[in-house]
Amino acid sequence: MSKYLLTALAALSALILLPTVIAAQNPLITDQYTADPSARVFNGRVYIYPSHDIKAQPGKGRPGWFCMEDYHVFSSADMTQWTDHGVILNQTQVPWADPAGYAMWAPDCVARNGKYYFYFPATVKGDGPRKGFGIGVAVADQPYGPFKPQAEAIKGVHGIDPNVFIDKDGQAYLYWSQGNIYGAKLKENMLELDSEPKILSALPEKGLKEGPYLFERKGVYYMTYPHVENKIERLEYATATDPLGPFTIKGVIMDESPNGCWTVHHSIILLKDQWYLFYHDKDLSPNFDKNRSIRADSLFFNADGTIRKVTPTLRGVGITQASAHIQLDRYSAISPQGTNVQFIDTADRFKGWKVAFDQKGAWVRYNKVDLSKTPSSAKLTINAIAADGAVISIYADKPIGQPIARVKLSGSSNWKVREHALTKKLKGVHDLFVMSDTGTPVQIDWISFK
Ligand code: FUB
Repeated sequence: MSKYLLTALAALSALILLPTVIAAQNPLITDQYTADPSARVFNGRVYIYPSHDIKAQPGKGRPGWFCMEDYHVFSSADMTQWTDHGVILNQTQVPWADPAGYAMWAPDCVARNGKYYFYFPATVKGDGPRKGFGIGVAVADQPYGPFKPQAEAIKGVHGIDPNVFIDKDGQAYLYWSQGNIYGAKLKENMLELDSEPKILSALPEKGLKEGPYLFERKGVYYMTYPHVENKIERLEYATATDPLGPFTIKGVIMDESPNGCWTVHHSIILLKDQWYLFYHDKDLSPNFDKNRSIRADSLFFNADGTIRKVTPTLRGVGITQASAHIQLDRYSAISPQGTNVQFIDTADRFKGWKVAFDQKGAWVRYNKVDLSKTPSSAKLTINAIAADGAVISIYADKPIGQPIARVKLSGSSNWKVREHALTKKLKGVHDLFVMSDTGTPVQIDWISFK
């Protein structure tokens, strides 16, 4: 299906309020900018509550700065197909917020007693003593809303980046940042503080820290946070035996963005015995790091409870169904020569990326493709631009032996979807290798088995 048809279908489904489903690796969402992902598991499904970066327009937001007017929520059962549930809150719906603040920054959401509590910062309306950022709560019966904002922001809280943690004994805590990282108990109603805000010690004293995210594992409380140790943010963590500290600095979860994105707001979840780190970079906006994109990678602990440093990947997480568009440009590994990943259209980066091959033997590996449901009549479908004589082979697991398919692509200077017979039928989950047999130039958008 062409990208234009997909876009038209997405627009149509938004009009009739159907959720839009997006298949993606990293970044997870490719049809809009998303940042500050707060991921949560509700009823076995992963929900992500990100910020929604947009481009400032004349009279709408500050040019060259963060600009956000609303929030979407996304959910997934497999972390490869994401459903966009649409807008769950707009700045104009919040009674206490400046309706033209465009400062709906990093949110969070937690479940308690069958209700979903969505915490969000926004600039406070008017010129009163509370001007600046407040943090509000909107409540819903479902994780995707509709959310109803409270009339007032939470009293005693001034700052951004709310994060809520509910301990095993039922006590809830609110964390936020405002130069320092603060924490306080929340009342049972989840709407009011139940203790004086406390500056958490002993986190780094120098360099901006923000975006607190606390989780518990094996009785240890992990406070994780972006921190500017050098020039831009990196993800660090500290641990404690009490949710309000004092904390001991432990180390770095993820180094500074190799692309130079200044911020790296994150969250961490456990799903079916695997930990995941959600964060953002500027994949779809390489020249402006206030239009960000959310990502996910697996996270692992050492036996002593320390966190192994995460290296960001393009492949991301999850098992890709063979019938989906397998985006080879989101590879797990790539040959150092003869391959090149570029945007399909730099005038519309939401069209995504392509991988080009121009050397014999150049290859791309894409891990974990599930061929279990592939019917025996399935064909290999390829969306490609190719010069006459281009031949590619697709192997399972190792680029040796008989390939799943060896195809001679018909020449075309425009994107063309082609179907080819498979030479070998496979079931189960496999890593795919796609290799250029001739070195004749070929660009691939996606492949699929249908
Ligand atoms: O998204 C706006 C701000 O950038 C967030 O609140 C911070 O955590 C940083 O990611």
